[in-house]
This record gives sequence, C-alpha cells and structure tokens, in this order.
Amino acid sequence: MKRRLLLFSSLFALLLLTWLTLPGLHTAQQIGAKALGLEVKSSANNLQALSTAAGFKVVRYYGDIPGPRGLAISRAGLIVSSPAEGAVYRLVDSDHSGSAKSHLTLVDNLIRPSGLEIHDNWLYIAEADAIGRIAYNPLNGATQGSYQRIIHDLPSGGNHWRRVIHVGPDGWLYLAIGSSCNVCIEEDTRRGSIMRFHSDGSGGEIVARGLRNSAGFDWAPWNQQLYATDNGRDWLGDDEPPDELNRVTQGSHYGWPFSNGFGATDPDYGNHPDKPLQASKSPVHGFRPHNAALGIIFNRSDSLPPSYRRSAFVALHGSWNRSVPDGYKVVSLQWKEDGSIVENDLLWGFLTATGRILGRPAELAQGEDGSLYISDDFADTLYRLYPDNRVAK
Ligand SMILES: [Ca+2]
Repeated sequence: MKRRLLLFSSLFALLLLTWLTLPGLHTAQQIGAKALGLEVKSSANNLQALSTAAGFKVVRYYGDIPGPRGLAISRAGLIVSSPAEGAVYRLVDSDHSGSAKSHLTLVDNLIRPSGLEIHDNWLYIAEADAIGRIAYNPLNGATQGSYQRIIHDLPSGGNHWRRVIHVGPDGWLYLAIGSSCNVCIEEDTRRGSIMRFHSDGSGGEIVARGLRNSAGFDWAPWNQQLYATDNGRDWLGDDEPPDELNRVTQGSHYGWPFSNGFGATDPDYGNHPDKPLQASKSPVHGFRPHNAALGIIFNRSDSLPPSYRRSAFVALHGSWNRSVPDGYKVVSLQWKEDGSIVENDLLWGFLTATGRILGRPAELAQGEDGSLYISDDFADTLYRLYPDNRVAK
C-alpha cells in the first residue's frame, strides 16, 4: 500500500514538473504566487509599507472593488474595470477629499472587461473577445443609451486574455492582443500584435507584430511616438529575457517568438521556418526579467517635479515564476537629452524585505492635477500618488 502511494505521488510530481517546465502550457493566472508557496498577504492597510520617490505622496484612493484593473479618467472622476466582476465602475469622491467614497456601476454583464478609454463622449470598454462603447459625458459622468459592441470575434482565451485599448493622437483606436501561449506559432495572426481600428470599430488592421504581451502602451506627448511594454517569455531562467519597452512603428516586428530582448535567438523558435525575413526591432529599454511591465502612461502634467517633464510611469506587476520575487513597484522612465532612457523607482514596498507580497501594480491613469492613479488587482486597492508640493484636494 505504501509503495503504491509512493508510486502515485512520484507520478504526480513528475506530471507537475512536466507541466511547469513545458513552455506555453500554463499561465500566470493559473499559477499564482500563492500556488508557488510564496508568502502572500493581501492587505488594505499596506500603505505604511510603501515608499515614494522624493516629491510625491501616496494615499489609498479606494478599496471596495475586487481585482481593479483598467483605468480611465475625466473630470467626472476615475473609471475602473473589474474583469472578475464583469463590470465597469465610476468612483465618486463626493467630498473632494482626494480619495473616493463609493462607486457606481456604469456597465455590467460584461465578459472580463479590462481596457478602458474615454474619447469623443464615448466610453470604450475592451472585453475578452470584443470592444464596445457607451455614450459618456466626461464632465458629469452620465452615460446615455445602451452599451453596444462595435468589434466582435476577437481572439480570446489562453494565457493573455486581457485587452488594452487607447485612442491615439491620430484618432485610431489601438488594441493590443497578447499571445495565447508562452512561446508558439499562433494560428490567429492577430495574436501577439497591436492592431488599430477606426473609432467606430471598422477598418481593423495590424500595426505591429512579434509582441508577446503588450499590456500597456501610450504616445510620448513631445513627439507622438507610440511606446509599448512587452513581457518576455518564461522558462529561460531567472535572469533572461528582459521585459521590453518598444517604440512601435507601422509594419515592424518585435521578435516574439523567434527572438527575445535585444535580439537573442530563442532556443525553441529561433530557427523556426515561419521566422520572418524581416529583422526584428530591439526594445529601446529593457526592464529586469520577469518584472512584468504592464501599464505605461506618459506624464502630461506640469505639476510634477521638473525632472519628470519627459517621463513615463510603468507598473511592474511583479514576477510569478522567478525563484526570488522581483518587480512589484511603479517606476519612472526619464528620457534624457542624449536619447537614453533611465529607469528609477517611483512607488515601491509592495514586496517586503522578507519576501512578502503586499500588492501588484497593474495600470495607471493621470488626473488633470498630475495625480497618478494606480490599480492593484492583488490587494484590491486603488492608490493615488500625487506631488507633495500641493495640498491634496
Ligand atoms: Ca521583443
């Protein structure tokens, strides 16, 4: 009996090991930090553990939405998606204290909504397999009429099912569609790409390929160039490949699954016959491996310290399969005169010195007063990071 038990448990261990090490078979969602035995703690009172760069303060903005993820903002306040609840909410700071008191449901019965955008009196919502919109007054937060899907049958499921959308300075609606797998040749060529559509959902076309999971993108306000984060593949060890910041141009290929980071040949797909003849474009900046660079937003406010004038802010969700956890913070990227990009910590402490995980920053939005709103889908919290030379309103 004992021997049979041993046989079964050995078989189980072997299967688990195979599953863990084969590329493309599992997702960060399937294996959470909890399953890997990391000590975790989801706490609404983790604020005192957080540190900010000089010139900023942080407050807990709201804590009553499960798994807050996508953000959009207008004068009527912050809008937040909860993929788990299938709903999009508007937060209400009724006494203008600088933190929200309640939330109102704008749209529900959605399929895992994540990306949000407000444009031309519409609120756009990216669901797992569709994009829809509802008429929205950005001044008073009122919706009008019903929610209508305008883009259907997007590839869904698999590893990277969250969809990020933003309207560009050219008026097109851009959509990032992450890969279905860790590394593979996708049957649906829209996966691993950034696409764009007319704002009514028509005329969809692929802008760029070879992007494994661009979970955040934005346009530099000083030259309108599109920059997108991209998460490098798993199971090449703790220290490679880097996560990427790519400058995305029409028709370019950014490597995945054939090459990683700054042109390293992928050990599984580097010589695959489907590899395009076109050279892949290297990132303009590498984040530390497994940091999971997600949302990015450029600073558009004069209220922040002057050194952030040509800067972007990036949410590093944190590693899920690195032997020593890394990431779990918000960083700034500063574009220097010589064209180099320098990364510095902006908000950190979500990963404690003893390896406890208190939160996972996911996406960002910036208010007119310069405040940065940050969603944390691990601690079910929204933070507001604001310049501390101003009185919080
Ligand atoms: Ca790449």
